[in-house]
Amino acid sequence: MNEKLTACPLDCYDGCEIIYDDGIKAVKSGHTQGFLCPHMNHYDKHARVIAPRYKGEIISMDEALHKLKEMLDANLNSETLFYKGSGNFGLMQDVTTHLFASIGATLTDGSLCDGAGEAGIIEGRGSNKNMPLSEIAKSDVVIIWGRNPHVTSSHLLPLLKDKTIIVIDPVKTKIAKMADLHLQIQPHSDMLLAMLITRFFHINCLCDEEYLEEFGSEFEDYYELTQTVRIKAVLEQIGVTLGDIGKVIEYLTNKKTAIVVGVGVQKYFDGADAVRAIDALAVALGLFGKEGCGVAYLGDSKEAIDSPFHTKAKKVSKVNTPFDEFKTVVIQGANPLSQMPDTNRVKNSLAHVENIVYFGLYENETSEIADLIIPAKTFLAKNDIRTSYAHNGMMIMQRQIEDEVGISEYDLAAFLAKEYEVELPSETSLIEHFSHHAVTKIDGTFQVENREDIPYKDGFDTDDGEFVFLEEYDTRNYDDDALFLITPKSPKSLNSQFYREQHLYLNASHGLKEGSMIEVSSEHGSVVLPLKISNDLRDDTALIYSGTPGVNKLTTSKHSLDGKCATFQENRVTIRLVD
Ligand SMILES: Nc1nc2c(c(=O)[nH]1)N[C@H]1C(S)=C(S)[C@@H](COP(=O)(O)OP(=O)(O)OC[C@H]3O[C@@H](n4cnc5c(=O)[nH]c(N)nc54)[C@H](O)[C@@H]3O)O[C@H]1N2
Ligand SMILES: Nc1nc2c(c(=O)[nH]1)N[C@H]1C(S)=C(S)[C@@H](COP(=O)(O)OP(=O)(O)OC[C@H]3O[C@@H](n4cnc5c(=O)[nH]c(N)nc54)[C@H](O)[C@@H]3O)O[C@H]1N2
Ligand code: SF4
Ligand SMILES: [Mo]
Repeated sequence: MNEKLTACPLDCYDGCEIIYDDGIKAVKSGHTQGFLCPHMNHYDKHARVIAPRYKGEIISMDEALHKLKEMLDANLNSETLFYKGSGNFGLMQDVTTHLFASIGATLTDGSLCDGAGEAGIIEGRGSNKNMPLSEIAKSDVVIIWGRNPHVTSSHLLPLLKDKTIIVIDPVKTKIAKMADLHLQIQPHSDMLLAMLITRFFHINCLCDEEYLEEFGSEFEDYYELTQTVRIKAVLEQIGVTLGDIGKVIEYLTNKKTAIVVGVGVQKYFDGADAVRAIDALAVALGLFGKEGCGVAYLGDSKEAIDSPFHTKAKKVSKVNTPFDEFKTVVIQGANPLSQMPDTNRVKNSLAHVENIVYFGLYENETSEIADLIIPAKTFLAKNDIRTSYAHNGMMIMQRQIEDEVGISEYDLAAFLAKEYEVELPSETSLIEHFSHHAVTKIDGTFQVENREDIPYKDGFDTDDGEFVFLEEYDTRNYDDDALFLITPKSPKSLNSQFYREQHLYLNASHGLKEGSMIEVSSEHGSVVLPLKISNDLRDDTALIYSGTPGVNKLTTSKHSLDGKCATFQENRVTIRLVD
């Protein structure tokens, strides 16, 4: 293998391969096609944590490691919490999880990301097997549903050329402006919309009856459920016309269709139901198990890969984590004081912790309050391997540079393994363990073995092989004049890494001037931000990008009903001009 080959470590659909040749460059082959994205193009420009610190004083790495050991020794192992985020997507990031689980520390479960949608998918299909990029390439029609490809999955764009594009998003995103049809729906209305579209397909006898008989025989009951959605009132409420639905039907009928779903649809209490209703539409149209058809959400990036790591441990929620129940909290690859919901709660809870350890690359809200700061090595200075949640490739990440700064996750785990006499295989053997789960295909690509490009060909992974439809649902009445808060991803940052956004976005209908300071409030807290006007938004929607300092003072740490997931868009907000 070319020893200059590595891969972007970031938590991103695309999982791009990289050639390091005196700088970060994209490979010409595969979906990357010679292009990366702003994060990788400017990766070297971001100031990093250079030296370890304890209570503000710079110390050596050796002292930092011993300080960590001292902290861990000062309390019972069960009083230590290891909190890992998704700052780096390499599989070796979990070597520290292995270590902490082995010494009896507590870990986290649940999701800040795609967990609600994933739960909905698993309820319906019995597993979360994804439609990979290579299959999307073969479709005629693509529905981009709550995903913003220009920002979060730009390597999808070349595949969309010459296809019919339908976008379902409360924001007039760049892809919405280019689409054949954009449904600029009210936020949090995807489940109702999916149910209505399914109902109209059935009314027009355009469902795939043969397929339903085999893999969705409970469809008639589901159809009855869709009949409880009041057509006129709901369409009016969510901002869709009968004409729009007619167009959707016209575009989709007898076409190879890919439904590309993002996390936007599921940042709610009932996020699982929205994704499950979208899946049900795909089932009604017989889109599973066929070339160029299916639903592409965030697949399980670890599908068909056995973990070599020990992860059995007591677990607390990653969403409403009771930090105050622990004496030592070790935070790796995460910025919980910005990215967890209800950051006022997080701050208060962390204030009770004796020892906060931050193991990361950049200074941020969390490093600011940490007692011990241990700089990590960047992906360029360590060995790793990764997979993706949008394609089936496996990318070996070979060390490219020597760097004095920081310590790798493996070396930190190795230090603790020695101190606590925990068995730890060599770094090479762990990476080999992962790489043995992939094979080189005829086209030269290295792909995870035992993953299908077209999953569910022989039915679903449920008990009887059939799709399990939604049986009930919740609706919400919005009778106040509060606004929906949506918090999508920014082109400039990767969550709280890199260039972070600072603004609140509203459309011009509120009569507020660009640049004025606006206090945004929810039942959990408030934040004051300067205003930018964007007429790509609806009147009823306020937008603050993920990674904006303070955005999560507004959000709730209540879990989604299914999937133990954060619900970043559940709270509604009010705005007030600050004079
Ligand atoms: N540049 C950049 N890329 C990233 C990231 C980043 O921070 N920056 N983060 C990475 C991570 S961690 C993830 S999980 C992925 C997520 O990437 P995406 O799945 O694209 O997620 P979002 O940007 O949160 O939301 C996508 C779209 O959903 C829309 N939306 C919001 N609410 C609703 C709704 O109720 N219904 C519908 N239909 N649409 C809605 C938003 O307007 C937005 O256009 O991106 C990854 N890639
Ligand atoms: N309001 C709102 N909140 C959100 C979201 C949203 O859409 N809206 N999105 C949610 C989602 S989808 C996600 S995935 C989470 C992400 O939230 P986090 O997991 O907290 O991710 P980041 O903000 O990217 O911060 C990651 C940190 O990892 C560190 N890091 C990077 N690389 C490495 C490494 O190699 N080793 C180590 N040790 N550290 C490293 C960096 O210092 C960085 O500060 O945020 C969630 N929060
Ligand atoms: S598109 Fe995603 S995977 Fe590719 S370089 Fe950018 S952040 Fe990394
Ligand atoms: Mo995420």
